[in-house]
Amino acid sequence: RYLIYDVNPGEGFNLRRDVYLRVANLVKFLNEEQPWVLVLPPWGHLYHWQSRTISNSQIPWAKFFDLASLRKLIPVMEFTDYLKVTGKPEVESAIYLQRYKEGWSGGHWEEKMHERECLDKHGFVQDDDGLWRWWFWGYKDAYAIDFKCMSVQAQYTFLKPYLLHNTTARSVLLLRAEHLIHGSYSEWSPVWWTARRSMVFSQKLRDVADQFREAELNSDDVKDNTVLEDWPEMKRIHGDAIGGPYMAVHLRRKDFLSSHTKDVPSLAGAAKQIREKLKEFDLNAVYVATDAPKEEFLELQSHLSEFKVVKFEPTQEQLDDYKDGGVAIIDQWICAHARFFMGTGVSTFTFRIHEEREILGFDQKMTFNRFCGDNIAECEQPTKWSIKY
Ligand code: GFB
Repeated sequence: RYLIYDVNPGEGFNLRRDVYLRVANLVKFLNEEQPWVLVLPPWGHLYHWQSRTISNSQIPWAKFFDLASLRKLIPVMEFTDYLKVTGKPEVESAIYLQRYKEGWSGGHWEEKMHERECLDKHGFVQDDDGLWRWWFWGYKDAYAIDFKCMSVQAQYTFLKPYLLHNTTARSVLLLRAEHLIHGSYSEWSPVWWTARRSMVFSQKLRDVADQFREAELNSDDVKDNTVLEDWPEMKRIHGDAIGGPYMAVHLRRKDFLSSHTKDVPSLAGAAKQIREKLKEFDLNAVYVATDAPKEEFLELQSHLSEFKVVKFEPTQEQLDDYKDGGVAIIDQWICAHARFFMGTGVSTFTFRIHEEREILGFDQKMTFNRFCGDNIAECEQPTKWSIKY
């Protein structure tokens, strides 16, 4: 049987990666009783992928992630392969997950799900033949035979009995899968981390990032003690990884300048914080991952003229090939290998870098750091999200 899913269109790349972990674990638990394959929704049309000179739609997962690594957790296939294997652009059952209209009754949270009237604009339209049409990531022939809305308030495991016993559909599409939540931290953390470790970036993107580290930052895995092993075999202790002789920052700008004013410093303020850390750790190079326009990067560089300040800038050909998502991954991978890392508060882009560094085995004080807004001498530092095996 096949489980396909999709996420609220407004969500960014790195929250979507977290939703993948929930659905992947659901499929893992389904496979304890019945063979299920997770069908990967093509990437595309994300709000933040703003390069206008390239196509950012219908991108297969293999562009960004190593499918062989994902498959060491669960069976996965690309949506295009699903179309080929099943021979028709059909999904038997589409289920649109939604909240409960009445909210939490009496302030009491319990796991539940019920078929209910649809509350939101879902985009499904029934055609003259009774088939449900939806945009299906641009695969225009695709349709669902059945469509329903389901109010849900539950951890992802709650769907297991439903999918095993309450539907006979061979293929189920879960829309708005972000409604499914993880279990409690203490109980579910190793399960979460196991799935997270399987989410290895594609070899090609890692190679590009590694070449940049070597050429610009004098960083290589053997010297830095960051050699990657096959994920099921890899187990590091905090402090094992040394990292390259550079500091890396993730400086989130654009929409964060208005939505998280207190969390994002001015460029001069960022430069001041970077300088302090470069001095503290006796480093003279900083790698900058940022969504800032070029002028802002140049301004930051000018504030730090006594240091080497670099970022990965793709050629047009590279951008065509890697896409905005691939360039973001190259940034994350270079940040993951720095001796010291400082990110942006509340950004999921930063959180994914923290996790990568936990996997590589960095000392947590070299990872869980963030910029403070201007005029805030000591802001709350990120929670240490410790790896569990
Ligand atoms: O990944 P993401 O959800 O993280 O969205 P946040 C940020 C997107 O902006 C990334 C680009 O997926 C990239 O496309 N981006 C941000 C970057 N920083 C960098 C960078 O350093 N390098 C490159 N190459 N690209 C969420 C938003 O952003 O924050 C939500 O997606 C919402 O819509 C939430 O606004 C509060 O968690 O930073």
